[in-house]
Amino acid sequence: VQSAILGFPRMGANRDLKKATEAYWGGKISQADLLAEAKRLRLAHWKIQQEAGVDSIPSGDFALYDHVLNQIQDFGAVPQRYTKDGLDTIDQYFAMGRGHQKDGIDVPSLEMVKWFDSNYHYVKPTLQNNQTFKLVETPKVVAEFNEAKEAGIKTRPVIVGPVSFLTLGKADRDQTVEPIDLLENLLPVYEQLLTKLKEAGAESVQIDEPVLVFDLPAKNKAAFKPAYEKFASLGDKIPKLILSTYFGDIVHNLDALPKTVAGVHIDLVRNPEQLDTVIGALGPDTILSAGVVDGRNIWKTNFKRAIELVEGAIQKLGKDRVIVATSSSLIHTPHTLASEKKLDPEVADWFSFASEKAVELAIIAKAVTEGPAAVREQLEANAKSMQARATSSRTNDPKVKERQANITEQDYKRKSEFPSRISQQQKKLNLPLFPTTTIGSFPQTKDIRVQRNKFTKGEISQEEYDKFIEKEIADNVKIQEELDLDVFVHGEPERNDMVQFFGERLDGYAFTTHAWVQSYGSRCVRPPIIVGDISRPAPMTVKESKYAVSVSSKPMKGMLTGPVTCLRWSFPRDDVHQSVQAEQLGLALRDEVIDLEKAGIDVIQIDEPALREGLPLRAGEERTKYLDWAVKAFRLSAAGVEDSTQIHSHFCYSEFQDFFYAIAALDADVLSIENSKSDAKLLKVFVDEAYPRHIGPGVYDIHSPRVPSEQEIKDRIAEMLQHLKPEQLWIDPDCGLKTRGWKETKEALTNMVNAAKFFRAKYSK
Ligand code: THG
Ligand code: ZN
Repeated sequence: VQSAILGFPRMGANRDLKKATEAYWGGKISQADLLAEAKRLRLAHWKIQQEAGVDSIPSGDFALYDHVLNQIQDFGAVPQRYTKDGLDTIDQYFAMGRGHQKDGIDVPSLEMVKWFDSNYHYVKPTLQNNQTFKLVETPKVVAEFNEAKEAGIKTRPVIVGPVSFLTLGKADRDQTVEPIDLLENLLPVYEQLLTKLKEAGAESVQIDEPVLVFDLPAKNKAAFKPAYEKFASLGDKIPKLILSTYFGDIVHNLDALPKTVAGVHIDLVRNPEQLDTVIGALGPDTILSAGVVDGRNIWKTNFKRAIELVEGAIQKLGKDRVIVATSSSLIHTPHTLASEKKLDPEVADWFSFASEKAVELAIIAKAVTEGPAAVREQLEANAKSMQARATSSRTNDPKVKERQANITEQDYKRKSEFPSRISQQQKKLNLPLFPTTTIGSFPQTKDIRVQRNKFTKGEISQEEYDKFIEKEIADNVKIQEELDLDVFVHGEPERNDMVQFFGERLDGYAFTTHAWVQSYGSRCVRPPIIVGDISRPAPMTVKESKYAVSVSSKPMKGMLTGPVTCLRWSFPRDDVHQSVQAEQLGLALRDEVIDLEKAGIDVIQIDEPALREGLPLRAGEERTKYLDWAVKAFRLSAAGVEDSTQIHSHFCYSEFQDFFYAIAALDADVLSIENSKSDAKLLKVFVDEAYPRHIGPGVYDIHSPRVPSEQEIKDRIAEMLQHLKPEQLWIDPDCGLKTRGWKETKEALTNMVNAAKFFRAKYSK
């Protein structure tokens, strides 16, 4: 039985690729240096997989920015605005990924969105009405296959299949094309690409069609037939195709699954129950690639369970028709556990990162090929590790379980309904019409980073660091006083990534030092790991907020990250349902909210930017269930306060249309939403549904250093007032300001406050 990896992390053990690309963008290294570093990394990563004993090692899964962007460029699907003199191939590539603003060229990036329900983002194929495609002379996937071959490593190239490439794309602005209608134009490019790969010596190709896990529009679903019939007609001129799906089951789309491909890959970590049904739908010789090693999480594979699954497939198909594989690409996992020198050995024994997963895969393949005796030692060690994790006092906390068992309906509810709450809040806060505030963070200056680093390294004492943070907070308050904002924030100088920040302060979490995962382009996150039942040993944010109140003349807003976002941006446990973990986080945050209230914080914001992205990929019961527990976890965190304490929540990049009821169900007193880039008409849903509570749709875009003029902001507010009631409307930027500089922040906020004052004067007449 062969083993296969669907994709390997690109960044390297020390985020080497991030460093190289950013150095190139900064003009510090040459293009040749960048390409040499990329080549070094590819080779190192192939070697890791080869030495682990993996049979099918991917090539073409590498990308300097994003693998979908690789294909956009290689297929000649480059919008004309990027085909400028002065942009060579590499710079054109980066211009599409991140925009280009230099040498007299000024183009924004292509749109980038979440890759399914993962934390990775891909660049959207952006297509024209009369889009044509033309394969470049040397496509990257061909070059990489050859590169591996020269190094003596046989690889299996990876490409995104035609139906997924188009389904995941969109019409360019001002264009009306339905991407899937371009299939006929696109197929010749695939034919050429596959032919080139065959000529280079590729025996099989992994062709990813993950859109099969979606509810597909009929047209997109129907596109599989002509596309794969075309490939079948090419016979031996192209490599064997292993059509790969992941992140869901494909049972609802089996009628679209081509019978003519050599193999089909399915995700058996997410949806083990689909195994028998999919086997039943395979062609008579089709190979099944069984994804049993989790590409999305960091837990050691349970060998017993994985082997049982694979054996189940072998019984029906025979050993020759089964491959053992990772469930998806491993880009969602960190590079290697070997870099983690500070982990407690007890929990380190439970983890497996990409390099370790490669070894696991080879062991599973050997176990099912030669029988368990061939890997007895490894199987025993694995069983022991599973047992240790299941019974560890780190995973089980009876006190947490008891508290969960005693949650009552009342715990999800505020004491009174909104009308009564808001009047009590108003009495206490005494805010003007169109109150102004910010979303929480202020610019994270170089000085802040330097001091935090010194503190982490032990170069300055806790006392010195606390002093520094207090001074930053005091400065932030002073600036807000000068700006004449109405509800202040302390500015979060003490926080790095918010999810990391809260994870570090909660029991039940483990932390890594090198476990970075690519989020988009060169940007990475280091998700904390939920290892056990979660609880809050001590207040997490009260000290800073309390200090901020003490130096402030206006209401101070306490800032927390909500339970669903803490969960979704961590590596969650795989031994209890996510709803259980969200509930534990909800309870821990509830304690924090109550402590903030006791410390004199009258306004508390609980952010849930990840609530929307957790929505299951397909409509139906699963979505309802998710929204139910996600909303409950939020309400649990928020509902412990008095009526007179005002609860805010903030949402980045949410589309409100299909999501409105969940947001309304949170029962937050004030919502701030990222809306500055969208149409104010979108706010109509709040009117149509008679949304009774307060809303602050961001009045300007903080993602760009550009300063909006007072008039621009006034125009935005006037537009919003066509949909929302004046007494409902808050005035705020559309997200936190931590990535901005102080100069533009002060200028923009000055204009924002002036605009608010203009409407205040107008409406109070
Ligand atoms: N935090 C976490 N996950 C997230 C986001 C977040 N996932 C979704 C979204 N936000 C992703 N966006 C970003 C934005 C910026 C960065 C990463 C993901 C980023 N990272 C730094 C880098 O790569 O240079 C590393 C920061 C650090 O040193 O801690 O800038 O906000 N958890
Ligand atoms: Zn935001």
